[in-house]
Amino acid sequence: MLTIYSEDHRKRDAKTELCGGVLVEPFEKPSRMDYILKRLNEVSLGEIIAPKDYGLDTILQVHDKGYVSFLETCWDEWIAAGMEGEAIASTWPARRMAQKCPVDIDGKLGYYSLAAETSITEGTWEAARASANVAIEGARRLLDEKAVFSLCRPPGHHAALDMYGGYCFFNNAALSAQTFLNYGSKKIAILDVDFHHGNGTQDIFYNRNDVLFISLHGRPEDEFPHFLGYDDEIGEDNGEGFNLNLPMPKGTTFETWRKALFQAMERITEYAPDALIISLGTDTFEEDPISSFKLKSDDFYTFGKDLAELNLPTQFIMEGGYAIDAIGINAVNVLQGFEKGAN
Ligand code: OKP
Ligand code: ZN
Repeated sequence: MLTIYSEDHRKRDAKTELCGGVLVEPFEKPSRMDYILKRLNEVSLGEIIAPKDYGLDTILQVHDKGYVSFLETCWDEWIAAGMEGEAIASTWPARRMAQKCPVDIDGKLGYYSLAAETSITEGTWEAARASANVAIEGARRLLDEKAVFSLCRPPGHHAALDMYGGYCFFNNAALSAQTFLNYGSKKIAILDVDFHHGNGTQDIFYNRNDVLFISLHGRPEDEFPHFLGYDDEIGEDNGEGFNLNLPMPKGTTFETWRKALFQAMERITEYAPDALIISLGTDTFEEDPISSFKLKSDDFYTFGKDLAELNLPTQFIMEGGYAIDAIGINAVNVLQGFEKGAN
């Protein structure tokens, strides 16, 4: 399988994450990619290529213009304001308050964020742009390949029309879906198997029927992002019936998770998309430090094999996964299972 990867992800190297009332070293860190690359090379999965730079056109089809320029200038504005640490939001346009973008950088951070754990740092913009390019390049390559792996970092599925958070800035899966549509596809399915609900992807396509969004995740009652991901969110207007959430309780094992997977696969078969995008998080792993499902390394292989049954052009897009000494095995197990199943 062809892998798309950019070294520029290293430009995102935040030193702080707000967690449990203290600043900790971020869970989402550059070395995650090293473990995946090491495993890709160990099993010789295939060629690894760098993306071209696709500029901002596709990004602006998916994200709000003001949001994109905020991301571009945020760090400079933060430094110009004389701040000491990394840029973290501390105040939000909450219930019954004005939904207007302020001028002050503290205000802007709150206006454009959905969570405070994610610091914006020097180089975040460049890394997020590179990650977007990795997704878009993958979609283009899928025109000639049966499957591709877009090794994206930073991840994307929490990034909404005009909000960052949950370690995400641009929604890579949405950019990829938009790229397929730009190239003439009529229907795209996105299956999000990261432990956390893909609130951003849901948000972007909520009123559209040209992209089916399905997410398997920890229940919003228990887990981040807390405020989206319930099973009664089915889509709106033209999008009604094209959003499917399958939330599951803490402690969910592969047996239960796989039933939800089969339900998702049935819906995808019925939809008959031109291509399938997998938002691939491996934080469903039993040893993940911030999640609560119980999948084992072998289960990721079985999952990949199951997916091949759909017999669709498939793009895997890397999302979360924080048990980093196992992230290589787990992610590549999915890809190897898929290749095994497809033959
Ligand atoms: C990003 B992705 C740790 C809480 C973490 C944010 C989780 C972001 C997950 N104290 N909250 O979906 O893997
Ligand atoms: Zn996650």
